[in-house]
Formats: sequence, C-alpha cells, structure tokens
Amino acid sequence: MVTSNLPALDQQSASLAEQFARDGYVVARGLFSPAEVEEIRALFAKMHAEGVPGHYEPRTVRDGVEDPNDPLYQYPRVMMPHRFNARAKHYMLHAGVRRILESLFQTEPVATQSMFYFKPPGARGQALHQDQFYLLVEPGTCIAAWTAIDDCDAENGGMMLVPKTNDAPIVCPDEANRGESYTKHFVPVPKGSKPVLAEMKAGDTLFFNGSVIHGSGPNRSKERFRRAFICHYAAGNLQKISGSYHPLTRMDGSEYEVEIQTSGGPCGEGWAGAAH
Ligand SMILES: O=C(O)CCC(=O)C(=O)O
Repeated sequence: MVTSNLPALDQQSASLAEQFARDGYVVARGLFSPAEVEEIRALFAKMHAEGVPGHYEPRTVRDGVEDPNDPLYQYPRVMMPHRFNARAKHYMLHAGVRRILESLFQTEPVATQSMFYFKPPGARGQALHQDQFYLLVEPGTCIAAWTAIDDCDAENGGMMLVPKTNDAPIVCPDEANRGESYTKHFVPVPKGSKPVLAEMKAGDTLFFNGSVIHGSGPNRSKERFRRAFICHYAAGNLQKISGSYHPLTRMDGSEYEVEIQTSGGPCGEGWAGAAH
C-alpha cells in the first residue's frame, strides 16, 4: 500500500478492530496494491525457478516417503524468506499491515515469521489448527496477517476459519487426515460451530489471532494456484516465544531476542513448539 493510503486505513481500522474482537478474524480488502501483489508473485516465482538456497518445506511429503509427483514436492512452501531476501523482509514489515496490527495489539508489533505458500493445483491443504500452539507467545498470543496473492475460494483451497474461537483454549491436536492435509495436526471444531470460508481477492489480507481454529482444504482446481504470503506477529512487549522464531524482527527492521519458551503447552513437557 502506498503511504498516502494510510489515512484512509486509519478510518477503517476501528471497524476492522471491532470485527476482529467479535469474530477473531477480519479481512482488510485491497491492503496490498496490485503492483505489490505482482512483485511478491514474481519474487517467489523467480526464487522457485532458480532454486535459491533457503528453507523449503515439505520435502518429505507422504507418510515419510518422498513423492516427486506430489504437487507440494514440486512447490514446497518457502519458510522465513525474510531471513534471506530483502524484499520479503520489506513486505513482512508492510506499512498497512503494521497500521492494522498496531490497532489490534494496541501497541507496537514485532514480526515473528514469514512464509510463502504456492499451493499449486492438486496440492493438499493444512488441517484445522491453532497458531499459538506452535508459537507459544507469552504473554498474550500471536496474530497472523495472511495476504492472498491469488483470488481464493472453495475450489482452490481458500482459508477456512471457525468464527468466535478467538478465546478458545489451545488444545493438544488430534491426527489429521494426511490424504487431505500435508500437516499432521488436527484441532476438532467445537460443538455447535462450523468453519467458514474466507473468500478473498488477491491483495486482501486476513488477520486472525493465535487461538482461532483455521486451516484449508486441498486445491481442487485444475490450473489455479492459491498463493499466499503469510506472516505472524506478536505484541512488542512479549517475553517468550518458541525457539524456531528467533530472532524476532522489530518493525524498523532491527533484530532482537526474547527468552525461548520452554513450556510444552497443552501437549505437556517434551513438546517445545515448532515452526508450523
Ligand atoms: O494457507 C493455508 O492454507 C494455511 C495457512 C495456515 O493455516 C497458517 O499459516 O497458519
């Protein structure tokens, strides 16, 4: 978003914060300009084509066995690109995202994670889960800013969220159906609730907190990718976070450290959190 749009965003941010407090999530429409979306799309296409050294997941995709025919084997997600690419870092610290996070956290945020998902046609999704299970931020929780780089809908595996789970306890997950999910954890939907699709256009950003139960189904389209640039944040006064998120990045781009979270969370000792 160009800086001149920020005053308009300030006018919207009260109503975005209201929806976020009510449902646990909210979509900021058109937060990234078409030019920004195009730059992000091209940046990761180039990284993929050139095989830029970085951290890609998952390489081992089906029941512990490498399957070169799995679309996610050919298009693994890019983990923490802000650590090795300056433009990815720039977009993790996006001015519009920052403005909304300041209003949701009521304080200055810090960035904890960036990821890029290609989700090509035929790719499995990510079963329902809660982000705070992995980040184990203390005190408080994390907030995700999930930016659509393609239009997202039911067919290409758009995001599903269970409304009003923003105060749900963080639970130790069950086993996911690995035919539909490339991740192994699954958090059941509370009785009386159901997941809702967040239909989004490229450039829209979905914000949700670390308790919200969310995930996505497979991309069942024949030729449409469902790319997303996904970053996580915490309030700047956090004291602890799981080890794989260190170092943190302040919104001015400088790095800093807090204590490593050693609590196992709801699965008990032995589970010290991991990148999700
Ligand atoms: O993009 C997706 O399909 C799932 C992403 C997600 O749930 C997450 O990053 O926590």
